[in-house]
Amino acid sequence: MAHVFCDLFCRVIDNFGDAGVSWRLARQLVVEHGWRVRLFIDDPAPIALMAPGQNLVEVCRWGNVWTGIEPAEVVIEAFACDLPPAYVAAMRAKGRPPVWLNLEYLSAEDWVAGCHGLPSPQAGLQKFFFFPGFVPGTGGLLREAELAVPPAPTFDGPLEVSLFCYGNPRLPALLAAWRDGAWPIHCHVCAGLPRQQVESWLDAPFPVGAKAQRGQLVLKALPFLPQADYDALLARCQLNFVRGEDSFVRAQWAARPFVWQAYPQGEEAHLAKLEAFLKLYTDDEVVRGFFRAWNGQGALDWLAFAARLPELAARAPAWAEQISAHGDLAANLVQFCLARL
Ligand code: TRH
Repeated sequence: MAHVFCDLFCRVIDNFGDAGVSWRLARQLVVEHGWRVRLFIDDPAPIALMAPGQNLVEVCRWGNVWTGIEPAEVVIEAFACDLPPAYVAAMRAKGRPPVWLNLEYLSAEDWVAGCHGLPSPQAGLQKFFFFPGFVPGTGGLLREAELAVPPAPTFDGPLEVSLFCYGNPRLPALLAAWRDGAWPIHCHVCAGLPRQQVESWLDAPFPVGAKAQRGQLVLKALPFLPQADYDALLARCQLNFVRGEDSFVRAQWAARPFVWQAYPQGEEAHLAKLEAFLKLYTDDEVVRGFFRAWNGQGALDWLAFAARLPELAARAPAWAEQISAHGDLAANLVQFCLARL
């Protein structure tokens, strides 16, 4: 069925991940599957930053008035963002109820495959849980068809690193290790929390566009980049520090060594997510230890981790291949919906 009409709903809780994931999915549904997508978002500003001038997706501000808005054939609720009751009532009133999905957060935990695709009755409607994931039986990961694996990096010159993290108590120790090490490091510091923390560490102004050098470490303060430029940065660097959900996935498509800071959650739920990922990703205790330390568990051993970089780079393409073998999220979602339309 061509030209499926889809409404995607997103609330920006914090940061950029909610908007980043929703935008990527919306774009891909349009470009690769010919769907017509309206993206209802309570704060459209991040979309304008990530995709300046885009005209592929109709971006609508999630307001208070829903009268006269006819629900689409497929309704995607990103991250359980709770649809407006008036919109749900309109869904119920349709002769043929829409296919309604809740797109969940990404986790490598074992229970995910068991919950992916399950229906949840909603007074006359059905909502399905759609879980991204790394393994067969999940919805897969967002990955554009046009993506090519970039050539493997070499490690002879200065190490190009990108830094995107949350508030991270281990960052000062890492910057000091880079400053005092034998290896020249060029660190591309992303906008927001990374830049602010580096500024505190420097104890000097570090505005967007600034460059600073301390020992072997050269730091560059980036502006917030359009998403495609951020992806390109990941592919240019030899090591990427990423966080949350979307940059974490992109680092894996960039097929370079990476270090992940999980989105910090109450009751340390993010540590279970970290362990679930590490269990799939590697049995190398040095790499596991570095990821754990970057997430607040134990001390960072930069030199031990740095020695693993060539090996991590060598196996990165096979890892990307493994986690994309069961299809990309947008294609899996399209298939799931078409079977129910
Ligand atoms: O911004 P995040 O911390 O988002 C988080 C996570 O999604 C988390 O799981 C969720 O619970 C929380 O939001 C609410 O990190 P993430 O997921 O990597 O998203 C960042 C997005 O911003 C991603 O799409 C890449 C994009 N980006 C740019 O477009 N330009 C940039 O310069 C940078 C640094 C990021």
